[in-house]
Amino acid sequence: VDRTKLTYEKREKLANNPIAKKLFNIMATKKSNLCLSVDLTSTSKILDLLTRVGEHICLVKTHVDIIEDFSESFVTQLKQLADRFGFLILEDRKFADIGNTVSLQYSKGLYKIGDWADCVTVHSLPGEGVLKAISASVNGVSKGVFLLAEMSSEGNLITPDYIEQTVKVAAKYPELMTGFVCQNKKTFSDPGLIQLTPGVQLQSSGDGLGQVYNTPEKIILENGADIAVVGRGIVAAKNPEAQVVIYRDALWKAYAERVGA
Ligand code: 5BU
Repeated sequence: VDRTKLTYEKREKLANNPIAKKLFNIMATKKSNLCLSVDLTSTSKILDLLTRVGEHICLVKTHVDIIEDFSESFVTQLKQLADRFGFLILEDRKFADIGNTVSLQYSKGLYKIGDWADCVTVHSLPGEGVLKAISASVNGVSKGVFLLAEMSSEGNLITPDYIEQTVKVAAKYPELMTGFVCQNKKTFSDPGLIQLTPGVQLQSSGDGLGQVYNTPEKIILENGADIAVVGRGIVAAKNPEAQVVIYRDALWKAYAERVGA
C-alpha cells in the first residue's frame, strides 16, 4: 500500500513511536502539516513569532546553537507556547558523532536538548550507535528521532545506497523512529513513519548557498511529504502572520487532494 494515500488519522494508529502518534494526531486535529523553522538568533524574536503564528503549525523546528541569548527561561517559555498552541518541538541538531559523544551532546552542555525537545534530527553516517545514544524516553517522557535519509541542498553527497542503508538501520528502532527527513516518496514505505521535507518556498527556487526550494503542491503531491518545513518563506516575510496562513492552507489543500478527502 502507498503510505501517501492514507489519512493522518489512519497512520496515527500505525505509528510505533509516541511522538509520531502525537504528531499525526495534532496534524489531523489542527488541520496543519506545516512545520515552522524558526531560524532566528534572538529568543524574544522566536517567542514573539511563535505567539503570533503558533495556532497554525503542528511542529516548530529550532537550531538552538544559533541563538545568542539562550537561557533556561527561554526553554520554559517555548514549552509553554507549545502547550498553549498544541505543537511539538523538533531540535534540528543533526547529531553525527560516535554514540558516546552524541549521548553527551543530547543530554548535557548548555542546551540539555533531551530535556525539552520532543524529537531531534540525526545523521545515519556514523552507524547505528548514534541511534542507540538517543533515548526513547527521558525521565519517563517519550522522545523521537527524524533520521536524515536525504538533504535538500545542491550537490550533497548522499547516494542511493546510503539512503537504502539508512532506511534499513531505522527499521531496527521502531520505538524511537518518528520519521525520515527526506525529499522523495519512494525513500521509505512504512505508513507509521513521517516524511519531513525541508526546502519549501513559494517565492524563490534557491538561496544562493545551495538550498533548493520546491512548492507546497510539489512536495506533498509528488514527493510524498507529510510535514513541510518552511523557514525563510515565513520567517523573513514582511508579514509572517499572513504568510503562515498561505502556506498552511496550500499544504493542507494538497494533503486533502492526495488522500481524496
Ligand atoms: P529555509 O529558510 O526554509 O530554507 O530553512 C530550511 C530549514 O531546514 C533550515 O533550518 C535548514 O537547516 C533545514 N534543513 C534544510 O533546509 N534541508 C535539509 O535537507 C535539512 C534541514 Br536535513
